[in-house]
Amino acid sequence: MNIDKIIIRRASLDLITPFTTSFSTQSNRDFLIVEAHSGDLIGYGECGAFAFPYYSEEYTPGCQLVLKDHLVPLLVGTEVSHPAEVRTTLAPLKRNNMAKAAVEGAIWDLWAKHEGTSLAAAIGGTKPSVEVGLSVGIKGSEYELVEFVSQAVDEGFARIKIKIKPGTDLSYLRAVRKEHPDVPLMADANSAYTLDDVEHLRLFDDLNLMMIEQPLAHDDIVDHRHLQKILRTPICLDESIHSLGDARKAIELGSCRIINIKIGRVGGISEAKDIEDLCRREGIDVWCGGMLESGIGRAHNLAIASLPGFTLPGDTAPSARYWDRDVIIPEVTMDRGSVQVPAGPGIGFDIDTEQLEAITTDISEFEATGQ
Ligand code: OSB
Ligand code: MG
Repeated sequence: MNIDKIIIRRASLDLITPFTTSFSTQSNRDFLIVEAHSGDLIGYGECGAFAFPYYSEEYTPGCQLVLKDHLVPLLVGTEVSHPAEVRTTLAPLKRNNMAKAAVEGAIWDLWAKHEGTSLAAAIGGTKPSVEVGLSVGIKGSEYELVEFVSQAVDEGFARIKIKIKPGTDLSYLRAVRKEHPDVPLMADANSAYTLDDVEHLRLFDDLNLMMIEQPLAHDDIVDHRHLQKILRTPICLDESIHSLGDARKAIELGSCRIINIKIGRVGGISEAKDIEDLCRREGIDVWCGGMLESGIGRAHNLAIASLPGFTLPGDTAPSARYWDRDVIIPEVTMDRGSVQVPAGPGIGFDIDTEQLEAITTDISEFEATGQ
């Protein structure tokens, strides 16, 4: 399969509900879509980076530049017989995982379409549908949070994740627990605490949480080990895991009992699959996180979440929770807490090309020199 052409689109989509984490409030997504072309076939990938480097060091304009100057030139015009080769081709470039994953994902989709198989089947997915939860941003009051969560519970989400930070944590979680004693509940701190907060974090053990996600520093696995020894609540690592090696070290140290895999954070589907495989062998639960993706990233998330090691509900909520109009047809929808994994070729959704054009703010095309 020859990679004839690669297109990088920068796009802008407004979120229906502003999303607040311990590090920012986002009301818009400024993100990249990568198209990989071979003959008449087009594969689509999405870059999960945000417009600012507050979740990790990557951010949209930086990813755009590294794709254009370094990643795309290594791939355009080349022959790819299997998408696993892409990780090897891009390996000499350090990190830049979200930029790498965007183009690697486009080539996975292209290859699955070329083979006439679904992306999920192409990567070894086995589940026809996956359970999904909702990630709920920090709200202005306990009352507002409980109202919001109650609606989500009524909609049937398989679990509720609540963003927390110091000052907006215990009382908020307790209020939700009181109203919903049995709902599968977890909290995501996005690195808002330190080991100085151990006594405070211990109080979370009474809330019967499925897990607490990334309580400590974004680049730590050692302090998380200390914390996990003290807490009964399982720790899940998100920001700290960028590779199979990171996952192996975190598991060996006992820094977490659960891992959130995001394709972008780990540099692509090949690495995500390897982490899933390791966790399955080690008995570590895994779920698929989200980066407030458009339907293209959402479709990739559904494909990896269909792997057998993804044992817990992920963050791939329905499109309508995020966007007035998504870029895929049909949009992602949920039935009783589950989303179907599409069986059609590649990502299994058509692209709403009219909407994709409408949200595109910048476009650049790359063809092999000499073509
Ligand atoms: O840590 O998973 C996270 C959103 C923005 C930044 C970081 C995170 C999140 C989410 C949202 O939890 C997941 C989603 O709904 O896509
Ligand atoms: Mg997280």
